[in-house]
Amino acid sequence: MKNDSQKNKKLDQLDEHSTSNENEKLTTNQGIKINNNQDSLKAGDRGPTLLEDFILREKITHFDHERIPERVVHARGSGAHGVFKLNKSLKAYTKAKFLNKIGEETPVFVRFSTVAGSKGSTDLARDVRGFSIKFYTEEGNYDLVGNNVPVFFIQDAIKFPDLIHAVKPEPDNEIPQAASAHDTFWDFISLMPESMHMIMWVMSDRAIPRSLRMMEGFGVHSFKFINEEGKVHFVKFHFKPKLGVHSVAWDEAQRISGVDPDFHKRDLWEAIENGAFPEWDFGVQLIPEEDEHKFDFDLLDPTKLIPEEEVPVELFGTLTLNRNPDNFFAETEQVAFHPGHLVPGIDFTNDPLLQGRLFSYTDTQLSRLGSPNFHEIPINRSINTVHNNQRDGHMRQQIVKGKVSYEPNSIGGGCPFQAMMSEGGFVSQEERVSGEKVRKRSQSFVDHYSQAKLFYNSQSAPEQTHLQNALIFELSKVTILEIRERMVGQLAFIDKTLAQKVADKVGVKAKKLNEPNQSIPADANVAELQSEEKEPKTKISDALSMKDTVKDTIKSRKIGFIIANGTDGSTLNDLKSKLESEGAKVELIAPSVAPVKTNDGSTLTPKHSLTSIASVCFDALYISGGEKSTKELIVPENKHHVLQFINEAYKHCKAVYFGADTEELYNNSNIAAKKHEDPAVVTWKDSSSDQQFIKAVSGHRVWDLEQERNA
Ligand code: HDD
Repeated sequence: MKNDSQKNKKLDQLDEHSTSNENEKLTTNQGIKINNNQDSLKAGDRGPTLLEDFILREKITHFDHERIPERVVHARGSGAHGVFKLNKSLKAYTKAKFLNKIGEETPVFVRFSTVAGSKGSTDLARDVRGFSIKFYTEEGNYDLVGNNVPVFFIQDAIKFPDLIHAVKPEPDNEIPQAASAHDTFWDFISLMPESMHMIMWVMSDRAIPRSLRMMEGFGVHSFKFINEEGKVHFVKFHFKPKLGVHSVAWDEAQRISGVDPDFHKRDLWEAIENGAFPEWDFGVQLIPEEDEHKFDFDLLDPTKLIPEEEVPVELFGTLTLNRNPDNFFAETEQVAFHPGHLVPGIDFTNDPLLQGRLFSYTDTQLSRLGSPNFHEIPINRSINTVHNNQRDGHMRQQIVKGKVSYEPNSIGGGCPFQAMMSEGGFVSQEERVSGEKVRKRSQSFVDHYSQAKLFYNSQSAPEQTHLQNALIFELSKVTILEIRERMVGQLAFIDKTLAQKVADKVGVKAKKLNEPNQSIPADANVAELQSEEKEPKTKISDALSMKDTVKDTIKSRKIGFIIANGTDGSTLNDLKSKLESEGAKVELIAPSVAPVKTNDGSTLTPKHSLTSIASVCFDALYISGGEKSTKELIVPENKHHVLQFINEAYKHCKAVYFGADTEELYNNSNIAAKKHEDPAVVTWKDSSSDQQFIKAVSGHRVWDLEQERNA
């Protein structure tokens, strides 16, 4: 059932295509009621099955064709419905109607994804996340097909198949799945200096988000806004999560991949089911057309961002996800995005990566969804009705009346008519274009290190350490020494200390691309794309670090309570209420999932057992107090598991809270060896312990104490 906040034109339209089997009789696809769904039709009860069994044949045939090709990239995804609300008008910049009227609400469908892995791969791969939004506007569908990283690996779409072939599992043995830590990826990257800025992002903690709800979204390319008067602004799109940008530790990510490979999908689903609707502020960076060349980089170069210090992000709207799909395949799998789905008031730029994408997306739907009529699949339908002379094709749904399927015509009264600009007809921005026909890169694109430096220098010390360790992890898996040497050579252009640290751990010395004695074929021309080291105009951008992100809420944080028989029920309930009143979610973990009796005789039903889940699935831990329960938790059968929970949470820089009478567990854990104050370790000794715990949870992790906690 939809509640009022979930009603909108798109959901009403989807309702027309939805069905429920509740209280219905089983039928064939032809609507014939089925009397026996257990046995096929046979010649004698031990005889062969008859070809005439149309019920069997239909069922098996349909089953045989259930799968469609997965997306060639971004195969693994999670989707949700929602609404985009405009809080401040953008009318001065764009005539796009959904961005004009304050308070206007536009239905959306959003799909998040990882890039490299297959449909069934882990959510916690170190990877870029896709962030695609389909806006069902009154003027037709507008798609923003972005990522959680504001730049890209390559500058020209012609390199995209090479990039993807390099990162995907190697073609001879199909290894590794959903991982960039292998020879072919780093071979390609080490020969592509233009990817260095993106590599900094992908090796940073941004590539292992805590939640899809806690990551930023970017349109990546510069697009154009055009207002009623024809005035043009370049625009970059941003989505900033209200819960802040948070990540997990790499060690944690690897553990989660085993314990709960659907971690992000589950987290998104549960948050929406629980009414903790994910929200993002929508912002834009606006650059008047005449200022196009005022930057120390080219606005058309997708490996560059515009530092927020140079052009601030202005907030105009809110994106809220408030409803889970009813059917994964029908909605999340069949949704088809395309950066070329535009509405009047928004236009492309000549970014060569974007230009190539404009071809690729429709083309891929033809093989993935199998027909040029993919726009008629309910999730893809525009809420503005579709009228044109395109006809037929596989699986056509629309029944267009009349004789006419051409234009101009007189028989059909000239319909459907072209729309004038004043009637909302799409008119591409008129732009003077002239030039030689060349297959060439603009000289203004040849700066590959300045923004990689900007990103690296803007990271806090723990973030820099994580980035170094990510590179060390990945390059250690590269078996060809020369690739490691070339990569370290590239890193030296970004930061000498970073390069040295990585070099020391991966056992090589830096080698430059144009150094002799490398097995790069002379005619590979890769060195031509090498750029000189260059300093960025903006030296540090705080917006690029996650250090100062939102840290004042525990909303939707998942807190594990470890309990056993005899636990202090009233203290537990008191803390649980406090946490839940601030929006956190508490889940009980006990030695088994059998009911637990508290010290006051009431019963608690644990959701998990100590062996069915791990601390990596929680943001924080509370070890519930009670002498008797501590005794049960410390018996040999449980001790190892409880301590693993505590020690892992501690190692991953999470808040851990020990209730009264849990001293024995505390003393047996690694925490007992801590030498300094640690605000995220809370015990029965602390005076306002509940408040201290809540503060620590809202701080996400004490990354600054990571070294000490792991000593
Ligand atoms: Fe792409 C899917 C984002 C460059 C070709 N891309 C796809 C999706 C996202 C992006 C989020 C998943 C859409 C969904 O959820 O269904 N892609 C990007 C971004 C890029 C980018 C932010 C650079 C700024 N992509 C890019 C290039 C090409 C493609 C240069 C080809 C020339 N992308 C595709 C594709 C996909 C796709 C093959 C696979 C499935 C699909 O389109 O629908 O066409």
